[in-house]
Amino acid sequence: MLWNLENIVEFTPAQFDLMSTVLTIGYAAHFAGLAYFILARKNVAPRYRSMTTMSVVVMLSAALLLLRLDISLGQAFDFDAASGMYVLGDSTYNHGYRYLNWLIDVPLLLTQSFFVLNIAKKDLFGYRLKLGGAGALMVILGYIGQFYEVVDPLGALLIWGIAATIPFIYFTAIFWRLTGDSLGYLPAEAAATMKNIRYLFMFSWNLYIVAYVVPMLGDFGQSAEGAVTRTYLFTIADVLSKIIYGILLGKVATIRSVAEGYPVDGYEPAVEADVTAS
Ligand code: RET
Repeated sequence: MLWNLENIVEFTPAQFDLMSTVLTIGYAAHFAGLAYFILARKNVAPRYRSMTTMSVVVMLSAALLLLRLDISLGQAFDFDAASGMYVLGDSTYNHGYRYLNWLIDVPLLLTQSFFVLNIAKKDLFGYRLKLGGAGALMVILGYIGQFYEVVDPLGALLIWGIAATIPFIYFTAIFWRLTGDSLGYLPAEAAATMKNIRYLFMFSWNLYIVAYVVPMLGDFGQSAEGAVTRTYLFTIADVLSKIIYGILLGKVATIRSVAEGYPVDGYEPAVEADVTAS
């Protein structure tokens, strides 16, 4: 079907190369992240290792998805010597795969932070359910919406997008409160990192919305430039919201591990450990 923006445009060789290069940088970065998180596992005390495991799963699923998208792009388009453009061949490019990947990664990314927060045991399951459930609902609503990005960008695409924003605001508010509380009890260095994590979260997760809105932007939104721009935005958002976010959460876990007396290479044992067990 021709519901995705990429399938209704023709790319110049430069644009096509850009699309492919950006997708390649995306999966290469996630494969690199995969190696990093596997190797960095030892830098956190055992109680934080499930968090690193979640980063490993996120990296692998994202890397494979982006690789799949790049292959799909190559298969869908043929170079047309007559016009000098890349045009759609017998198959189509399925951008919806992205959302199916988010279905795995969004609940993982949201609940991953719980490992470095002090949340009462009795509340943990409830928060997992709320954040994981709202995250999955947002993705499903957005997935339905993206089928309309060509046929009805200012109608159905917009409406499903607004619907997806409701669970988004809901889980963002909870995430903001829980991480905000942590600034009061984390060791100073970890709290400073957590502050950055909160801003990074706000910036990178909102970037997905900007990318979703691209097809609504008139002629530009429905052009090859629009498709290339959107690929850029999604890739930047992916690297920030998964790789950099995971590295910073790992840093918080390392600082907490050291403060709790767990030896980590390159880190001085904390003099004033102001950490209480959760
Ligand atoms: C959609 C639809 C429009 C409204 C909103 C959206 C938000 C998407 C987000 C996606 C985050 C994805 C991540 C993926 C990691 O693999 C669905 C675009 C609010 C926030 C973090």
